[in-house]
Amino acid sequence: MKNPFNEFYHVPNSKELLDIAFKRGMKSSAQVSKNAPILIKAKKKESKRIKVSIEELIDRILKIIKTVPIIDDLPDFYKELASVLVDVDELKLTLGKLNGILPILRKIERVHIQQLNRIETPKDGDRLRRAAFGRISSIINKQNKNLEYLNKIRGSLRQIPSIDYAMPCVVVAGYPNVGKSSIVKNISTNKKIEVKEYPFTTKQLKMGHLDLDRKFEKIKIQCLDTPGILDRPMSQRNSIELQAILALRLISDLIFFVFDPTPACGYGVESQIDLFNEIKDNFSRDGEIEIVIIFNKVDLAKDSEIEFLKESLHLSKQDFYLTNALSGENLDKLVDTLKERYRGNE
Ligand SMILES: Nc1nc2c(ncn2[C@@H]2O[C@H](COP(=O)(O)OP(=O)(O)OP(=O)(O)O)[C@@H](O)[C@H]2O)c(=O)[nH]1
Ligand SMILES: [Mg+2]
Repeated sequence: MKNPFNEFYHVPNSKELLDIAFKRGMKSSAQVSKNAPILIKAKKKESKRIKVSIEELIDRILKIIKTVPIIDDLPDFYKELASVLVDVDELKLTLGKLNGILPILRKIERVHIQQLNRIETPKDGDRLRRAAFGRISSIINKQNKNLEYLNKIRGSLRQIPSIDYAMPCVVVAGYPNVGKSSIVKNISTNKKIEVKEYPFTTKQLKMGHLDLDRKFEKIKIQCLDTPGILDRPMSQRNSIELQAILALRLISDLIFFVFDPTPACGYGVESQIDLFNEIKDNFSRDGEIEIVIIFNKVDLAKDSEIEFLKESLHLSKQDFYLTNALSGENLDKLVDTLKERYRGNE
């Protein structure tokens, strides 16, 4: 399904909201006969201005509230990911606070329109409308922090990739800086994926797609790049690592586990092995989700480093892939594995 936060549109700040509302209010024209007394004209004109401004604000605020999906109603992946990325209680509270000003705005409208009915000179009408706008401004300005907060979290929620539950999804995971993004970028259609020489370059899940050409058909599969995960207790993992964990737990059909057998990534192989074992024990659903083991950076790796990793994992030669994500060496073999595996989907 499409990222449910795609419809979470830009949230205007208080100044923008007030500008729009007052501009519309001041442009409005009341229906009043040309020959009506000047005092009646003033009453109608100012009432209309207040009414239109407040209606505009209420409409816009309701629209903001409605475009934020109800997180509890979302599928598990989006629900849990949203809770990792934002404080869902604070979000609810913020929406509640915005909702809370709607009756206050309606009351300002009522009170000022009643007062307008009792004015004695057109000047009083102008004064009353200014007073109403002043009160409205002060209420909306008090919400600026909440409006800005919504806009801020919108930024991170909209970056969640859209997942097609009907399409197979390969989750590429491993320690930071081992070459996960380089692999996804190389084999998938997503060429915007960022690759850098430092760890935790990838801070959010990034989706790529692969079109696997088979004899008579094209098979499309998803390939998800994830942030690096450190070998440490779950409770100590940060929100960047937890996104990768969530993807492994909730949307993977197949896992590509990437090792860097060399010291280039900045982390020891022992820690990478411990992480691998954790993922195998917890996310392979008793072997139902297969883990493809990749030793990347073969161009840098010494034979002894490859041998050490192979022995530590009790693997034989055909149990892992040796790749160079920079040159693309052997990445075609990974793609062949996918073709082989998803033949059943033809
Ligand atoms: N020599 C060599 N360098 C590689 C290889 N694969 C990736 N790199 C380099 O390793 C660094 C990290 O690559 P990324 O693809 O960003 O690694 P990552 O695992 O996605 O890193 P994070 O997103 O930080 O977890 C970059 O400088 C890459 O150019 C490889 O096979 N050989
Ligand atoms: Mg990366």
